[in-house]
This record gives sequence, structure tokens and C-alpha cells, in this order.
Amino acid sequence: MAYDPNNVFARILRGEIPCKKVYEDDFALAFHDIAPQAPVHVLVIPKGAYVSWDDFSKTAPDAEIGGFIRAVGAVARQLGLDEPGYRLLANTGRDGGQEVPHFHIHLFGGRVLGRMVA
Ligand code: IU
Repeated sequence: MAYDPNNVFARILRGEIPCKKVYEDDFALAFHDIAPQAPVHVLVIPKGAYVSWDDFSKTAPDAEIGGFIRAVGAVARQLGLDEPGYRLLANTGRDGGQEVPHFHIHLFGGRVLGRMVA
């Protein structure tokens, strides 16, 4: 699938749509999900134009992958979640239930999360 430069997260990155930002660096932007599924529900997105986890893991330069992964950890620590713990999720493609076609990682925390079910 070709990257749609007008998807909602691309528009957030360009500042065309506001977000509740929690973190930003050269590689990533993190903001609160508009429909939180947990007391903490933050989305972490790369600054680069990647449709999905599959696209990102296949085509992003190593420096962007490393920078992004470090940013995800930094967001969790900034939110104080590293000790109680948290959950990361990347819905990927149709069967993965991905709705927004810009790669993003969901970060859930703030309570004991339920057992994972597929
Ligand atoms: P998904 O992994 O693509 O299914 O998740 C998309 C998420 O983006 C979902 O949790 C939405 O609530 C969230 N979201 C958002 O935070 N802001 C928006 O403007 C839109 C979706 I559209």
C-alpha cells in the first residue's frame, strides 16, 4: 500500500491537526489517543512516512528504527510506567485491525491490564 500523505497522523505531524503531545524528538512524536482504552493510552509514531510496522521494519534506515525504539522507551519512562509496567501494541494491516495508515505503537498502562487475547 502506498503511503497516504494526508492520513490523520501525517496531518498531526505537520501541525495541521492538534494533538495532546507527551513527547517529541528527532525520530518520534507521542500523543494521547483520542479514545483511550486504558488510564494511559498513548500513540508513538515515527516522524518518517511509513504505512505500518511491516513497512517500517522493512524499509526504515537502522538509525530511524533505533531512534524510534529508544523514543518508545523514553515515553514510557517519562510517564512513570517503567516500574509498574505497560503494554505495547502495533496493529498491522487489515487482519491486524489497523485503522490509521501511518505506523504507530499503542502504549497502554496505568492499571493492571487484562490477559492478552487475540
Ligand atoms: P489502529 O491501531 O490504527 O487501529 O489505531 C488507531 C488509533 O488512533 C485508535 O486508537 C484511535 O482512537 C486513534 N486516533 C487518534 O488518536 N486520533 C485520531 O484523530 C484518530 C484516531 I482518526
